Amino acid sequence: MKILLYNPDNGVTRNFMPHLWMFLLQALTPHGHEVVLIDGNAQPMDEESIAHYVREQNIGLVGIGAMTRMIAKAYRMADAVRAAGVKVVMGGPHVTEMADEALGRDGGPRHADAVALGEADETWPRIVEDAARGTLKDVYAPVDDFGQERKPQLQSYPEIPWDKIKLDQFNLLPGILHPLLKRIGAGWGTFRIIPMESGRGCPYGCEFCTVTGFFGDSIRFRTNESVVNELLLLKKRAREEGGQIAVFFIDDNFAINVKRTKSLLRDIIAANAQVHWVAQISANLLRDEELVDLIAAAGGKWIFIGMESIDPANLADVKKGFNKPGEYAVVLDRLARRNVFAITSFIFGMDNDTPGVAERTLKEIRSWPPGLPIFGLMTPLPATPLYKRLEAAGRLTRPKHWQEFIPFAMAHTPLKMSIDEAHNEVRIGWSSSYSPEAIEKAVDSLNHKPLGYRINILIARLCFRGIYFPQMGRFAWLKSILENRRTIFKLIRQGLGGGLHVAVPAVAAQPVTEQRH
Ligand code: B12
Ligand code: SF4
Repeated sequence: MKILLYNPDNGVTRNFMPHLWMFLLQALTPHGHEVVLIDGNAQPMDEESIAHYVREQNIGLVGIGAMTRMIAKAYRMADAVRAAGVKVVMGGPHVTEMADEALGRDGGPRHADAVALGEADETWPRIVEDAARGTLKDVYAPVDDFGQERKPQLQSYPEIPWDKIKLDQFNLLPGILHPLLKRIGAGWGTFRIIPMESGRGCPYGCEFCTVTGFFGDSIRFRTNESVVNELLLLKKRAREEGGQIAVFFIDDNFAINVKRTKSLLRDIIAANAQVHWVAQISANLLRDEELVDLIAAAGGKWIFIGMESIDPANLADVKKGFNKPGEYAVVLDRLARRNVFAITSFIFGMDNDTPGVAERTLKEIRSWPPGLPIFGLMTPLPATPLYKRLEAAGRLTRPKHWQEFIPFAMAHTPLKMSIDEAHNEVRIGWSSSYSPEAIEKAVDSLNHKPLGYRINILIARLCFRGIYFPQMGRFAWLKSILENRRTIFKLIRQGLGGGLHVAVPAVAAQPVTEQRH
């Protein structure tokens, strides 16, 4: 049977990092089936083209995975595939929480023939065999023979053949420049960001987050050896194609077990498996100097920190009181001293926020080493404790906000400001942090650092801008380059004067929004 795994585009930010679930399920597919992958963010498709594709390619089963914000598009694509006579199975965080919606059991239309609940590592082979036999069931749940939930152990993680997988869709550099860029330094013909997990689960249970409910509070890890081998495979691929690869460790809290993280980092260093990488780690775990030393030595370049708010009352409200705003500056300095920078994520529209929250937060941010601030709105994702609290209090203004997804729009009324005011605060956050003046200031403040780091910050800031400022088209890019020409020329002048050593701009172009970690 020929299987298509499809990830819908989010229609807003374009996302150039592959989605891990597709490659993982491909690696877990039983022998005898062919699997093709299409990521709508890199290869846009509409309903008509997917229906045409599945007919032309004689596809026997389509698997669709989606987060909440892409679910409306996912359903439209699923409808088109089913209308073409091909079975659809859906999985991922949204349908796990809203299976009845996908199966049309809530009074709405049916979009999926089957739904895979939760982690599908163990159910996927069964789904494929059932589909091939024509006996697909409605629901596949990860349970043992006694009906008890069973989380996949990651000790026997499949080998994802990154050295052989076709990744043409995911080169962040224009193909036309490939022959030229290949010759620069160790080679820049390709630049890919590859997702990798070293473990799953987070016990913290922040109120707005899906992770504790979805992956559970039992933390599971891959073996160090399997992570190191995957890194070595990617490194080899980059070398062979005269390009660069950076890794995004997608673990929700990469240092949740500090002892284990240190042992992994030591093994990476010992095996010389370092590539440049980004990982998500909560601020409280970055108190450990030795951990931060090892992060830097093992290739860590950017750490994503879910700061959420500088107001302890807000943090207590969302059960994230373990974040201590008073120590944010110390943590960021500790990272910056090792040339590791932070992607700092904030949520506006929290219950204790009042107008002016953006400016208050920006004032703090300006006193920190420059990084990549991100601003989102408090969003009640289905089945989270936040959703339940707001629903019970009658505060949801768009209870099914995913059915009419609007980027950067709230779905409930905050307590101390209006929805419009909250939207305005997010606008202020982005435009103040990513204006040409702010970018110039950030780059200048790094004058004591090697040129590569300043170029890194510039490229990363220009790409991150794309989360809020439209810059998908060529002209939008040109405009942004023109606006930032002073900073660009300054760096070029310094480069010509002192030799150019460019650091990999890890996670450039990572479109991340809203709350997390
Ligand atoms: C990496 C990541 C991203 C990347 C996404 C791009 C990418 N290329 O991967 C970035 C950083 C850009 C990102 C951004 C956002 N993310 Co995000 N992200 C993640 C993260 C950390 C890892 C995803 C992952 O690869 N997991 C590992 C794989 C193996 O798990 P999985 O995807 O769930 O797949 C398993 C099952 O779900 C299932 N499955 C999944 N799909 C399918 C399909 C089929 C057919 C089948 C059978 C099974 C199946 O099988 C897989 C194996 O078990 C998750 C949290 C998490 N730990 O999963 C959040 C998460 C998915 N993100 C989330 C959110 C909310 C966002 C944002 C909206 C805002 C935010 N909070 O950051 C933005 C929106 C981005 C956009 N552009 O639209 C939420 C989604 C919740 C929801 N209900 O939708 C999560 C769960 C985190 C959270 N805080 O709650 N994200
Ligand atoms: S926001 Fe981060 S720290 Fe909090 S529960 Fe989710 S994954 Fe864990």
